[in-house]
Amino acid sequence: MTQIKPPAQVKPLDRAFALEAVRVTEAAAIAAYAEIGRGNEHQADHAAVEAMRAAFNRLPIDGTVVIGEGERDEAPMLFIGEKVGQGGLSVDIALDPLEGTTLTAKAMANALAVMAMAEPGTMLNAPDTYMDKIAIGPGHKEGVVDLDAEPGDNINAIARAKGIKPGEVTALVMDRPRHEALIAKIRKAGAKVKLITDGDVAGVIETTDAATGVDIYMGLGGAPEGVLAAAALRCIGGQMQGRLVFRNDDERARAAKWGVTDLTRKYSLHDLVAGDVVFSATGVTDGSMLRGVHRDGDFITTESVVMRSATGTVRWIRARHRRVQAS
Ligand code: VTB
Repeated sequence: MTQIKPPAQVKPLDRAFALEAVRVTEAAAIAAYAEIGRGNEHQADHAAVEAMRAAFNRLPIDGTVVIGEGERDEAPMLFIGEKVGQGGLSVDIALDPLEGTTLTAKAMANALAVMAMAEPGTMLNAPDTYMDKIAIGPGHKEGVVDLDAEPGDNINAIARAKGIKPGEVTALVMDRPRHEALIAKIRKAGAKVKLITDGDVAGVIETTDAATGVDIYMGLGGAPEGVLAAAALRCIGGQMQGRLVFRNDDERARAAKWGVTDLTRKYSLHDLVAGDVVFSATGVTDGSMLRGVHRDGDFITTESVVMRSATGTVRWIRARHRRVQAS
């Protein structure tokens, strides 16, 4: 079984880190802003990664990247296992400097810079495979929906829990050929399907906000994105389950390398992120949850959300940055 229990002597995450975390995602988002709409995904990602890494290295933490840009031999920066920070509080870090490289390159909605910092050893070290996920917002009896239930049964269950008709339920699913059968089953149950092209961290989080109209997230997205979304849900509330999905033996071997022994395990929200966690996201392009980065005369404006699981506090932070900044 994957090691996800915190060592006994771990200190809870200091509350000051909630605000420090924002600087990290702001830096990545501002760097990505310059690349919005330029059609160059690689360049956009690179700019965000570099800026996020520099921001991490200004923090008084002893950070270890557990979910990052890839393995050491394939990612020059923010690779899995990389140490960041100036030294101090020990934290594990899950990050995606640009969740939605294509969205950014095409100037489409919902690109984010995201990261989560947690007590060491408490986040699933998810390999870069798919994860089958189901998520709903807060306020419902535990187990009301289940990853292993039929999609139609889950639609009926969330409808009952919300006191609405199945026809009033909206399920959010990634627009991929692999979801053809799932989408058909959801529609057969009477529900509506909102399709997204990318960005399922924001997609999962949409279930927690009544204003989005999304009642449930279903389907396969990236496993690292699953852990990041779980970190957010640990703070805001809500339910989520996930199971790794492998396409080949190479992916199974990667999972084993990161300590996953039960390849078929169904992870609960607390299995994905077990400890105290801080989650931060800054909008890159305008989206359902956050406004993107904008220019306002001599300033750049950002909108971020930062949350702590310890207290469940969710803060929205709108910031104005001078275009030439002191570090
Ligand atoms: C998602 C989504 C990402 O990858 O997890 C997805 O959040 C999963 O992979 O923004 P596929 O693209 O293969 O479906 C992204 O779309 C891109 O990294």
